[in-house]
Amino acid sequence: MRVAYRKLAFGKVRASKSMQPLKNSNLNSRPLPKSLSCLWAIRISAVRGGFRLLDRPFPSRSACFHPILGILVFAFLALSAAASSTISATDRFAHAANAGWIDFRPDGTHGVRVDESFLSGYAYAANFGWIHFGDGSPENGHAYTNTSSTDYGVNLAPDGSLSGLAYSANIGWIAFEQHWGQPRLDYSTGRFSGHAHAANAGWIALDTPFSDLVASSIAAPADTHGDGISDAWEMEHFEKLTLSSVSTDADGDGVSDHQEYLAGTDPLDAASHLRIVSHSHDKDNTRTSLEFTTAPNRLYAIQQGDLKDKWIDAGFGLVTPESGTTTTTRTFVHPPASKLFFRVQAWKPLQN
Ligand SMILES: [Ca+2]
Ligand SMILES: [Ca+2]
Ligand SMILES: [Ca+2]
Repeated sequence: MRVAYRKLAFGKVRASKSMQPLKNSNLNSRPLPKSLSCLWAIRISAVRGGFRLLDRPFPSRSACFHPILGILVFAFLALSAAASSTISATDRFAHAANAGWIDFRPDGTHGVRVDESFLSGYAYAANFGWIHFGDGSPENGHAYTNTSSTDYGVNLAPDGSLSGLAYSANIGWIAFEQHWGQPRLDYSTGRFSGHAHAANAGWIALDTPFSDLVASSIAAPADTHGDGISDAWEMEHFEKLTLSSVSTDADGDGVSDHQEYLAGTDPLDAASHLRIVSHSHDKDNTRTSLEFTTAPNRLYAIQQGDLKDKWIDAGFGLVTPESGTTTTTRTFVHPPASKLFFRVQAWKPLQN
């Protein structure tokens, strides 16, 4: 499959023709892995029916990128059925200086999918083929451990940071880490930023002056029991799918586990729940400040009312939480009032 790219006049990058899903015949003709150069313990070679280890000098450790790679053996890349991509149909490219453009939505079926706590699916680069971001089924139910060839992928943390490993049969492991590359997803815009790194392809920029890589949505999470709480969140906090529901309150803070999920708070910490921490106003009752608890992976609507009519937006739209702190403050001016009521709602970002 050959795909050429051209730069449009305004600097964006588009595929010059649409790419088709990879068929089995394409799989069989894919180049075999050249090496896993960052697995400094082994080098592999294709033999009939599988792989064998070669007794050759290993790649130098200095060429490797991250120690975590050393504990992985190898993963054979075989495209599997995938859920629909959540990457924007127009803003979908990353760029490797040594290998060219990487399409995160080569088609709707095999593109990268962003879930609430991990990525999955495939990106495609004309110069080195398919890149696997994970199978969408972390063994612990919420995050890839990246400690075995059957449980690897890229995780998404509540603060938007991306970590873990993607894999390409032709260039090996691609490291997402926060020490050098600091790859991230901005929950308020869906934009990716920062870099990933492959020993055989160098740095991969998730945004460039000529292109954006954007998640147009975060996928609706799996919810086996239909209780409105994502399976991944239940597994992360309770290690089972049967302990939390709309009527349970594990930490007894008066906020149900279902509400804690929606607000992104800790269901096992009674000090963690959505609330207005403090408020103040001037002597004329025309200027009010509200401080409320925030989670980094939620957006917030501040609404005002008088308990008689419906609640209306206080004028801020959806508020992005302040970074590096657990509360956010907004101050606004309003007509003099003897009595006003405010409330704060948490919204899951990039989801309807
Ligand atoms: Ca559930
Ligand atoms: Ca609770
Ligand atoms: Ca709590």
